[in-house]
Amino acid sequence: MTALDTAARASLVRERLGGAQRVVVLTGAGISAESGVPTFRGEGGLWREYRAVDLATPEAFGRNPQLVWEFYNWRREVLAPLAPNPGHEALVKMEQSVPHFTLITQNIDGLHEKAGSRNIIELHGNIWHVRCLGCGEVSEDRSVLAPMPRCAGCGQLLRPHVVWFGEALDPSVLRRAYEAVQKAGVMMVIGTSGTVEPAASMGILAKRKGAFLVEINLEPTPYTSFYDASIFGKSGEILPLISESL
Ligand code: BV8
Ligand code: ZN
Repeated sequence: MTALDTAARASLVRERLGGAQRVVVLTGAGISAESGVPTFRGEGGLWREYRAVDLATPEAFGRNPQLVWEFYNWRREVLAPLAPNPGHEALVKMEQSVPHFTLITQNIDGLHEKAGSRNIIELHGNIWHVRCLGCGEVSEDRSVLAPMPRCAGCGQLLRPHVVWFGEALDPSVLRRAYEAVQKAGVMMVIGTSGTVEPAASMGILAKRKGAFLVEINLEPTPYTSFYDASIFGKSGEILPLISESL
């Protein structure tokens, strides 16, 4: 896509946003890539010889909790020093310029919150939160965790408070997300390969309810033909073009 093309599409999107009352944004791992966070399915999506999707399951944790904790502790270590990038920051600006703004993210890295976004729906949980398998206590813990961290209250094993493949999303989180998606005047889907459900179908639902649907991604995805506007490139470069004069 030429720079001219990108600029022209960015101003089309900016126009649509300027007139919108309700804007919903759905982000995936791609928006954090420029912060140095490995994406799920890109070349950085591997950890040693394991695929992330094979470790982010209750079965993997049941079989070998130590290995799954090693994977999540490695990701926490990688994530801890990383900062939001201009893409995250552009969404903070967008939230301040739009009457009703909802940010739905598939990411568990906490970088949207670190950037200053407010109305965030974390569909898949948050890597900085842990949950006790015994008493169910959920807490935020940013410390370097033990290889098999235990609950301070009841001594049982903790797990990352994230949604693994094959696990249901929190119904109240899903309800909030669908409420926003169905009322959106504009929905932007940013940095996601559109492979993970139920997030992947939210854009189509918004469009069916009348939203202007925008895709911002490094490359086309299976849903690209459904979008009203697609801008291919780095979200950290494209989003500031859209939010700069909102
Ligand atoms: C559910 C938390 C039902 C953990 C994640 C068959 C068998 C079993 C299950 C299923 C199946 N078919 C469908 C399913 C359902 C399954 C699913 O969708 N599987 C897929 C893989 C086929 N979904 C589930 O299991 C969900 N639960 O359906 O429950 C249920 C109901 C009742 C009772 C029981 C069950 C739960 C899914 C949640 C999984 N957890 N994360 C963790 O992170 O450790 S999902 C994980 O993938 C991450 O959250 C990640 O965000 C997400 C999606 O991936 P993407 O974000 O899209 O990342 P990806 O790398 O794929 O793509 C990045 C994109 O960015 C690329 O397109 C790239 O081009 C682009 N990009 C890169 N750099 C940039 C960029 N774009 C712009 N700028 C850049 N600089
Ligand atoms: Zn406990």
